[in-house]
Amino acid sequence: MEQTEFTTVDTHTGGEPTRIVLNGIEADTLTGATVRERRDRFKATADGVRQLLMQEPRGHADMFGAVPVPTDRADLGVFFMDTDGYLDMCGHGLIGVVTALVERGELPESPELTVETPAGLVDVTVEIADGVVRRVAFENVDSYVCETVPVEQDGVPVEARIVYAGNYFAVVDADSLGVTLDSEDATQCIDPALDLRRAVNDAAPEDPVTGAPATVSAVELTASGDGDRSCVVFADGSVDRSPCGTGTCARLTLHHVDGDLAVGERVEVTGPVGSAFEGYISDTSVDNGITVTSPVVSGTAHITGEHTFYRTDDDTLGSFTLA
Ligand code: PYC
Repeated sequence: MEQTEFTTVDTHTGGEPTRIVLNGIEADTLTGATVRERRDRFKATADGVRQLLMQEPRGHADMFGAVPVPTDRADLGVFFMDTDGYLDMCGHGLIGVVTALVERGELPESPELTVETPAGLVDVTVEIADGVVRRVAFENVDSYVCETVPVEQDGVPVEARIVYAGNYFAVVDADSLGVTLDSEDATQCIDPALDLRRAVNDAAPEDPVTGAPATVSAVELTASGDGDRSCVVFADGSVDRSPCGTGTCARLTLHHVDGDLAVGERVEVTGPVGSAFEGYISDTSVDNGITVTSPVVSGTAHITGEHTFYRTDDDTLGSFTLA
């Protein structure tokens, strides 16, 4: 009987998991000149590994993962995956990966690191005390508001604001979708968010900076008042337990463009299980008349365990998601 093994270290960032694959992926499925190319090669040749480690029975419907890869442009290369596919950038995942690799001695105990992601280079600041990573901050890739897409949901007009923050987000007021972020049941956000994503992507939004399609991968439901709260739904209906790192960048960018957040002013955003990220806009510029921001977001992650996963060739069930 043939057996394949994968080793991972798992973290959570504000409650949101990241399964970091350390060993077991064949090197020839990760080749490429950039992290994006390496991710694309993995996607084309080894997507079954993603399914095996993200989906049931080894993962679960809300599992998230990261694959560290070599790079000569930064201290670390990493790409991100979920139960349904891949994201170009992930804030909670980045915080988890940096925390785990620094604490395990696989990244230097340096307060300043650079990370290459499929979305581009990201600067990271690490607060370490007694060998424990207390906090990780990342300055995201350039972020900007793309457009507002009016859609109808259950006959009610809804305005979705499309923001690029390493991934394309549709940001929408939770009330306008008829859901409340006060409820302890965040699963009520899933169907309205997926319907909204479908409607927005049917409208084919465009990226005003690159001219490429601004295909939305995640929906951020927001509420304000008693502080900024958010619930981000992505993949096939996964709910981010954290406030979502790139989602927080999208939120900060909107606040800045709306005139509600000055450069350097700090904001805290709270996610569905009560964990918070802090962020601010460190700098801005203008590209083609579009305000472009450099959002910085910080949070804390913890290692939850290490795993060796097996797949034997007589295990015919493989991996699955419930429809
Ligand atoms: O933290 O950026 C994030 C993220 C994206 C999707 C899930 N988490």
